[in-house]
Amino acid sequence: MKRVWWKEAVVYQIYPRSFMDSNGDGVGDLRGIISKLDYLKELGIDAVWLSPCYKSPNDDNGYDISDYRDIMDEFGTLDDFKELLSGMHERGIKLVMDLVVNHSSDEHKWFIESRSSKDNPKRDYYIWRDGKDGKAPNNWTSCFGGSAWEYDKETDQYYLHLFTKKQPDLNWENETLRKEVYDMMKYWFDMGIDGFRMDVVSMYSKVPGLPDGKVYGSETDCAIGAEHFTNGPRIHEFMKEINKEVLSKYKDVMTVGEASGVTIEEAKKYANSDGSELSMVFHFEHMGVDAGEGGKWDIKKWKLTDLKKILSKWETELEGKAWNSIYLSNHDQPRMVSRFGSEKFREESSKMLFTMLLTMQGTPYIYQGEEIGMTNVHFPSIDDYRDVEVKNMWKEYVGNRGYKPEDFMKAVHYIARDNNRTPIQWDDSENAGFTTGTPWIGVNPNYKEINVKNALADKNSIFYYVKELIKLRHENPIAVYGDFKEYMEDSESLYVYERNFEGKTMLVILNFTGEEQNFELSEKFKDMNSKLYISNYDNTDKFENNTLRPYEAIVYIYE
Ligand code: TEU
Ligand code: CA
Repeated sequence: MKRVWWKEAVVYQIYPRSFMDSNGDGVGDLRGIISKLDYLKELGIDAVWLSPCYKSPNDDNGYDISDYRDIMDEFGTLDDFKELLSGMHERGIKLVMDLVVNHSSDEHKWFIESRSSKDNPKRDYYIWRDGKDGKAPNNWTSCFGGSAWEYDKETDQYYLHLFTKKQPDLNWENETLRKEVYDMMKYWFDMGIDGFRMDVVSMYSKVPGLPDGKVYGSETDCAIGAEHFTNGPRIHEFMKEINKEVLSKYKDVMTVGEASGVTIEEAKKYANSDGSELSMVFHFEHMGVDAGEGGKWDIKKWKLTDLKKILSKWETELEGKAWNSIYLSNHDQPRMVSRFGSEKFREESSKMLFTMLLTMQGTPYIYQGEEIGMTNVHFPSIDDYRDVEVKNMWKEYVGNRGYKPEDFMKAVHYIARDNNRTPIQWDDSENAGFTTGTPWIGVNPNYKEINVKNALADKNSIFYYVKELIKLRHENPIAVYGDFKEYMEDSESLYVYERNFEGKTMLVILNFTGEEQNFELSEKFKDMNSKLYISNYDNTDKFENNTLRPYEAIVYIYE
């Protein structure tokens, strides 16, 4: 397997709006990030994925871009960006920007021109169609609810938007548009950035003719039409073109495609080891373990066997063929400890989850705040929420479908994206030290206990455990390149797997429950020479008695 930096790297995601506010307007910004670079250096991460910081009217917090070559007013200036980039590079941290080109903002000059008349040269940069019998051109729905089409009376046609109506889809069939995108990518690479995380990359190519989507028995979200706009017919041609026209012109850059709906077969193409497309993709399979038949907002209790089956399958099937990425949360998901661990055993279970994240094959991604074990927030009212998705879904479920507000609120507290967007808790001062003004979204009330200052003052904190895991991963190529073999697949309590590399074996034992669990090493391991790699409890005495404590994680290396 070819060794490259982005396979060995640990990536940290920054959601700028919620990271650190430098000027008291309540909104995180680039100078705020600059002021915390030493913190990131201390953690030891190799690269930062920065969520969008381009000019944007913020209908979807920067995922609706009105100028791809400039910085959002609230976040600062291009000069601030350059200072941030060099500040990272001075500390040996690479910078991966977000590339949001499935759609732009409706306030982008391309769209303003495009919508102005049917014969405008930029008309075809977006997807315009006539209505059908006074209705939308087809039955596709937006990922944020409702029809994916918006009628524009200016020219009496509809435009496609797979997200909000302020996020019109760009038309990737148009060669001039593609060329504009490639030029823009080069603009940032020439400035010195190290890669791109590519937003909804799997949706660039749509089936010609835009046929109606299959309607399922129950109501699902982000589903109607998905088979016609996910991994579409020209997607790999587009990926290869991006690679040839842009990526191959720069040395050692990385790309990670956000690919909802990607299958293993598809991922093998996107992230092929031959390097002809992207470095890796984010698959979504494990993010669906707690989605019921009605989709994301219809929550069911997840089962460890389901989670393990998905993660293990991706480990073994991509092995040697394509590179994987490992994550349990990001700005679109709730807090990993609240979802996959336990708030009651916050420290233990956070450390256990990190042990998994950093001992699998694939590049690990840490979302901001996870390193101090931040938890979901339980705002009392829908008015406390800011995300366009949850607001739309509230209208859809409570307004249109007649759900009881308290029932929908339960789902919000569990799965809403704003759970992960509350400000980083830096200390126990007012607003958790995030801002001297009024934060754009409420601070989680648990900030007096859970904050960076406390974490840095406690040598047993989650922060230092993660730091140690990162250091160990850097020192032990087995953690990066080792193959993957699972044991005890049927256990609903334990995740046990080994990795093998250059004659060494790493054994990872994770207790996913809040109870003690019985565990006995097989003879094979008893006979081998072992060394403790890491453990989230002080000593492993109890394990000697074949007992794992709540959320205990132990990793051994055998030679
Ligand atoms: O997300 C796209 C996506 O497929 C989902 O993560 C989606 O946001 C989620 O399932 C809704 O529940 C990307 C960005 O990461 C997200 O923040 C943006 O809102 C979206 O694209 C549109 O740009
Ligand atoms: Ca600010």
